[in-house]
Order: sequence, then C-alpha cells, then structure tokens
Amino acid sequence: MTIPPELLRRLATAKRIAVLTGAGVSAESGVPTFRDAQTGLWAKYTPEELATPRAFRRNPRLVWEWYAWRRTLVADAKPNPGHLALAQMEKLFPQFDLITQNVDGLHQRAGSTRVIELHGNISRTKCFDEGAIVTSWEDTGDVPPKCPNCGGLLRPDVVWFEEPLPETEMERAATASTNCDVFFSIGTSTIVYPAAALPFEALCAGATVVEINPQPTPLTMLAQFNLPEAAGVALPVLMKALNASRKS
Ligand code: BV8
Repeated sequence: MTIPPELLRRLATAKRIAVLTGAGVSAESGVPTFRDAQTGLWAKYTPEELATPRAFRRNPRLVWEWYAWRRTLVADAKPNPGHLALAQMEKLFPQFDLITQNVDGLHQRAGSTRVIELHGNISRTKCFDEGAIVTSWEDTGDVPPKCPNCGGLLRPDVVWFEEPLPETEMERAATASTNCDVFFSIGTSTIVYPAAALPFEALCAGATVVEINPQPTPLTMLAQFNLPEAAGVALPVLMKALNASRKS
C-alpha cells in the first residue's frame, strides 16, 4: 500500500494532530473487537447487554467474571505495530492527542504518553456506590469483591452504556478534535456516541480527516482520505513515508 502524496503534503505542514482509536487497533494483538462475536460462554451475550449498570445490578457476578475474562486477554496481549507506530508518531508533531475508546491500556504499553482514555481502563477498579478508585481489597471470596471503605460492590473503572463519559477527558477530546490540522480515525466502527461524533466535529472545524479501517463506516464517505487497511499494516507504512519525507 502507498500513502497518498497529498496526505503527506498536508502532514508535512501540520502542527496539531488528533487520533481517535477503537477496538480495531487492538485486534492484531488478539484482543477481540466489540463487533467480533463473543467467544465461549460469553457467546450468548452482546457486549451492550453486559456493559451496563442495569446488567451489573441484575447479575454482578456475571459482569465481574466477564471483565475478569477480558482482563486475562488484555494481560496476555502485546502492543502491535499499529500501537508502536502511533507512539513514534507522537514525537513528530508539536501537538498530538491520542483519544482512545479502548480500555486495554495497550497504547500506553507501546509508549504513547498523550493518551485520553474516553471509556476508562479495565485494569483499574472502583466502588460501584462511591465511584472511588480502589487499589486493594480483602479477598473474602466474594464475587465481585467488596469495597474496603463502604462494603459496596467493586466494578471495573470503565464507562458502561447509559453512563456519562468522564468530563475532563471528554473536554480534552473535543478540544483536540476541533483544534487539529489532521484527524485520524483508526479501527473504529464510528457507532458508539459521543466518541463517534468527534471525527465529524473535526470535519466541521476544517481539519483533514483520515480513516484507517478495512471496512466502511458512517465516516468513510466524508473522510478526505481512506486507507482501507489493517492499522498494523497502514501505520508503519505511514510512519516510514513520513520519516522519508522529513529527510528529503
Ligand atoms: C452516554 C467501555 C449519556 C466498556 C464502551 C446517540 C445516538 C445513539 C445512541 C446514543 C447516542 N448517545 C448515547 C447513546 C447511547 C450509547 C450508544 O452510543 N449506543 C450505540 C450502541 C448506538 N452511548 C452511551 O451509552 C454512552 N453514554 O451516552 O451517556 C447517557 C446517559 C443515560 C442514558 C443515555 C445516555 C457510553 C458509551 C461508552 C460505552 N462503553 N466501552 C467496555 O469496554 O466494556 S463502548 C465500547 O464499544 C468501546 O469502548 C467502543 O467505544 C465501542 C466499540 O466500538 P469500536 O471500538 O469502534 O469497535 P467495534 O468492534 O465496533 O469496531 C471495530 C472496527 O475496527 C470495525 O469497524 C472493524 O472494521 C475495524 N477493524 C477490525 N480490525 C481492524 C480494524 N481496523 C483497523 N485495523 C484492524 N486490524
């Protein structure tokens, strides 16, 4: 695959870059996307059924064990060439914001430092009632375990459907999206809101929008550039072309 010369020209003068990533960026690390069918005992549930406060109230053990299963997948996963290329890209631009919907922490493990976690992080735990982050608790065998402060149930520090996103992160993401020269939308189906609105806000603010996704999404027809490739293939090629254009 080749990078469109016009895109390289725009990146040559760009100062401010914003990137939105979704589950597709972690697919090549073996972390199933939301669209991928749930496997094994989870096959009979849709993620939207398990990732809600209602589902947790209805069956806290089931939801806790689903996240425990996903935590093992994430723990065994390694950042892939897509994650690593984005960590390099951060160093090439004066302003670079990496907005992720992923809760797997793989961007940070790849070395990215400008990460905005819109939907939280699966390796953090908080109290369902108080919302406070909890780092240690007594293993009494309860599933989910109990909050050491109030005895309430513990839950993963992720944003569930029908829950508002963390305000600071949402504001930083909106500011980065409406103040960038080039906006990359990578490995996301662009369906879940309010994250899915960000590429369109960048378009309205006059940014050049680039989509990297092997499948079409609601953004595809509106993006100025489409790289219909896997992120782990397209991003290293893009970085190579960027470095070459900077040397010449
Ligand atoms: C909220 C954390 C206020 C938990 C997640 C407006 C319109 C319609 C609906 C709504 C709306 N506003 C709000 C809603 C409701 C809802 C929503 O958007 N529903 C959707 C289903 C229509 N939004 C919410 O509930 C949000 N909260 O609005 O609060 C409120 C309060 C009360 C009542 C109502 C509203 C909260 C949303 C956040 C939920 N939490 N994750 C967890 O992880 O368990 S969302 C979760 O799903 C992910 O974080 C991500 O955001 C989303 C999955 O999307 P993607 O990441 O894009 O992944 P997906 O599998 O879909 O696609 C993968 C893509 O990658 C594909 O396109 C594929 O082609 C591509 N791909 C595959 N391989 C590769 C690749 N690309 C590149 N390389 C590859 N190798």
